[in-house]
This record gives sequence, structure tokens and C-alpha cells, in this order.
Amino acid sequence: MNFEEHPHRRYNPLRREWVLVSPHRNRRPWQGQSEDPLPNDRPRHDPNCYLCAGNRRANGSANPDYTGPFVFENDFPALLKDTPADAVADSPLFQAQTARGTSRVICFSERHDLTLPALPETAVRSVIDVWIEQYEELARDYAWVAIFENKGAMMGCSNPHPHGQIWASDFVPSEVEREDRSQRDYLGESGSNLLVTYAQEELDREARVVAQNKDWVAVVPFWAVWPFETLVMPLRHRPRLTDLDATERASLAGILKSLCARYDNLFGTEFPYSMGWHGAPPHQADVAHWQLHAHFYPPLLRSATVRKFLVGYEMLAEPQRDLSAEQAAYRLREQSDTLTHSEPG
Ligand code: H2U
Ligand code: ZN
Repeated sequence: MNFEEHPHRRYNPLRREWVLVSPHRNRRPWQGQSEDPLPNDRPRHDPNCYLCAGNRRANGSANPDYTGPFVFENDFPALLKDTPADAVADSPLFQAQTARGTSRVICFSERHDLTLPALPETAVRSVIDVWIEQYEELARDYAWVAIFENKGAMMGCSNPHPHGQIWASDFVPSEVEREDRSQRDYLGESGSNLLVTYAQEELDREARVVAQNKDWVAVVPFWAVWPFETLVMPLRHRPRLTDLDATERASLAGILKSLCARYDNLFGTEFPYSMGWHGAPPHQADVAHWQLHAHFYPPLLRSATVRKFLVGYEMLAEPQRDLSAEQAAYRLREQSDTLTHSEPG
């Protein structure tokens, strides 16, 4: 089988599903327009931004004059703290349960104009520290803490001010449960940790590695669905964000910055994506099968404006891609790991 020629399916052992790869459609030379980089003309502080320091939010509360990361309770939370516990299961076809939780917003920086790859490494490190603090605090009361970032209008993010979200819930969401089961079964069957083994094998094979340092590796996973999807993993066994030591927290800032700079450099744009962390649920005692990781799911395919849609066949049959994971990794790897497009002053 030739991965660059023959249509084939690849298996995703984390989600336990297949992806159809059609590389023959892609043998033509790269068709991506090379677009002029979009100038970032955002001001350092935007008086109309509801996330900027000192400004009023939609519900009237005022942000403090913060510097560095700033966390506040989402004014329009998807989960509420005081939902009464209840469940409906009078029929297997009509099951429901109440959901309790809380939602917070984390502004990465007071700078309206700087996203993760443009922030100094120490500022990215502060974001990581706040992610971990928030996780520790919310994990005391909740079954799961979702830490994620939606970036760019294409991903439904309305505000370019660099920010992410933190949702805590009294349930473990489906995607995490699925990964829990597949990692648990893999450990049971093979005696080894799925992602620790996977990261090592990707380092040996090299073709899908985008960035690495002494503690971390970022790869386009063998089973990637989104064209430039990546998976960021620690090299040592670390079930949760809270298991990272100081060195790993610092080197995480480095690899995140380098990965996001490569993304931005690829099409000369602030690369949109949804990213987020998966690790062992806070109250789970057996964590040998779990390995912490971040998924980056970016929608862009060929340029700053041409995106991949997961429609027809993807919705009704299974995910499909043309660009192979190896080609995507090569294109990201050949980018500079520092921003090359115009930066605000
Ligand atoms: P996006 O990342 O989807 O753009 O959303 C930012 C979050 O900020 C969103 O969840 C919240 C929205 O509910 N928000 C506030 O909490 N206060 C505001 O004044 C506006 C937006
Ligand atoms: Zn702002």
C-alpha cells in the first residue's frame, strides 16, 4: 500500500473510528494561493472590546485594569451552578439528566492585538499556570474541567481579543468518556499506555512530527481528520495538567508558541482553530491508561479563506481527507517557528 497514491482508511485508536484518505486527488502540485499576509491593525487596547482591561462587558460589569491572564465568570454561561439534580430514564429511548456546572472566560493577556504565538513566552507560560490553577480549583467540585480556545471568526469566535474558555461540569462529557474507554482497553490489551507509546513511535518515524522539544511533541496524527489537525503530547507519562512539573510547564509554552507560529505562517493569517485539553478526569483513581494531550482542530485547507467542510460523506458515512497527514506535517514543519507576518508595534 502506498500512502501517497492509494485511497485508504486509517484507524483512530482514541476515538475508535476510521478516516478515509484520498491522496490521489492531491498529487497535483500544491494549489494554495500564496496570499499577502493580512496586516494586524488591531490597537493594543480597544475601547469597544468587552474583554479589554477597564472596559464594560455586555451585562454591565467592568473588567479590572488587569495585566496578564484575567479570568471571569461567563455572563452567558452554558451551565448553571444550582441546577437541581434529577434524571429521567423511564424509557431507554428518552433518557435525560440535569447538568450542573460553571463557565468562565480567560483573557490570555491585556493586549488586544496579540494572540498566543505573538505573546512573549513568559506570557504564554502565565496562561498555562492559570489553566492549571483554574483546573485545580474547579476539579475540587466538578467531575470534568474543559479548558479550550475557539479562535477566529471561522470557528464562531466573535472577538479577536486573545481568550479561551473554561467549563466545569458535574458529568464527564462523551468525548472524554470515549477516550477513557479506548485508552483503558489499550492498556488492558497491550500492557502499555496508548499515547505514550504513540508519541514515541511518531518520534521514531519522524514523518508526522511538526515540532518537538525535550518534554513535548506535536504531530499531525496518523488518523487526522482536519487538514492541519495536530496533537500535542508530553513525552513522559502525565495523566493530567496538574502532573506537569515546572520544567514541563515552561517547555509547553515553547512548543505551543512554535506550533501556533507555524500555523500563522502557513497561510499568512491568524490561523483559526478550536483547541483544548484532555486528561484523566479529576476524580478518577485509576489513571495509568490516561495520557494528557491537547487537540488542535483548525478548519483551513488551502489558504486563509479556503476551509475544509465536514459535510455529506463525513456526516453520513465517515470523515474523509485528501491531503495526507504526512504532507500536512511536512508543510507545517517547513514553516518558521517564529512569526513571519507583520506584527503590531
Ligand atoms: P467566544 O470565544 O465564543 O467569542 O466567546 C467569548 C465568551 O465570552 C462567550 O462564551 C462571553 C460569551 O458568553 N461573554 C461574556 O461573558 N461577557 C460579555 O460581555 C460578552 C461575551
Ligand atoms: Zn480587547
